[in-house]
Amino acid sequence: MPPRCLGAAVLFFVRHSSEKYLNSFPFIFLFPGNAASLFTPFCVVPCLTFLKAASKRAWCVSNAHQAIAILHKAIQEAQTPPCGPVSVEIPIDIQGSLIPLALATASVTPLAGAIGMGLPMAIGVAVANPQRKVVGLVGDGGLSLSLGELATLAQEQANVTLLIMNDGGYGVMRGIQDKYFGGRQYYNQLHTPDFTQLAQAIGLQAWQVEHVDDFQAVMTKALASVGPSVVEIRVDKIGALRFAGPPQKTLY
Ligand SMILES: Cc1ncc(C[n+]2csc(CCOP(=O)(O)OP(=O)(O)O)c2C)c(N)n1
Ligand SMILES: [Mg+2]
Repeated sequence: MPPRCLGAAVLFFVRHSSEKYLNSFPFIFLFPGNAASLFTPFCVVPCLTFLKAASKRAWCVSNAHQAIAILHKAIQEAQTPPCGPVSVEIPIDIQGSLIPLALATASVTPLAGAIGMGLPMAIGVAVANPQRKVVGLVGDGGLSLSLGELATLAQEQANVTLLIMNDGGYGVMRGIQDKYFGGRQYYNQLHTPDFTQLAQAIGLQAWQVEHVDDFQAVMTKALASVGPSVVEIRVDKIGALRFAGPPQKTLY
């Protein structure tokens, strides 16, 4: 009980005394709540109601399996401007339970959505999980930012199959410019190397796929091999881009 009262007071203090300052950086408030076993469909959870009023967003972890996903969302939300405090209520009994961390390594992506991290992250995940096969999914544009890491992949013999979606440019940007800027295309065509030849020159086994029908056989071979491999998909040869769009309905 005492930590909870102290926490509430601290949150209100920082919220009201320095709101402007607080909104300028990510702030996550972890709140020790009532035992989840006490929650019922008929009972309002007072802490969460209070946290929602005092924060930009608030969640309550109602079972241990949700914990990682909720913390992940909270970190993302805290870093999205305008920042503001976000709160996560972690009931006292869940704090004492085992949290299945395997979920956290099933899919690894950069939180801020930066391109260029795919290959270095895939190598890092593989080095940290030598018992697992890692599939790295990158675009030709993103990979171009960290192309030298292909040599690291070969040097470390990391157990990674790197899947390169090569459409010869910034496909997402092409889609955005088509959809929101009347089809004006600027700076989206990239000079990209033949990634398959480049990977082979570095000493990696690599295959190129130009037809959907060939994908399964090549991927099966790549996944079956222990150690690094590269599969380059020539997206431009497979068909026209169907742009799904950014998550928001209207961005611009
Ligand atoms: C460091 C960084 N620079 C720029 C961007 C903006 N950006 C988002 S997607 C994208 C294009 C990525 O191209 P590619 O990796 O080839 O993937 P594609 O969209 O073609 O599938 C760019 C430039 C970003 N997210 N991060
Ligand atoms: Mg691309």
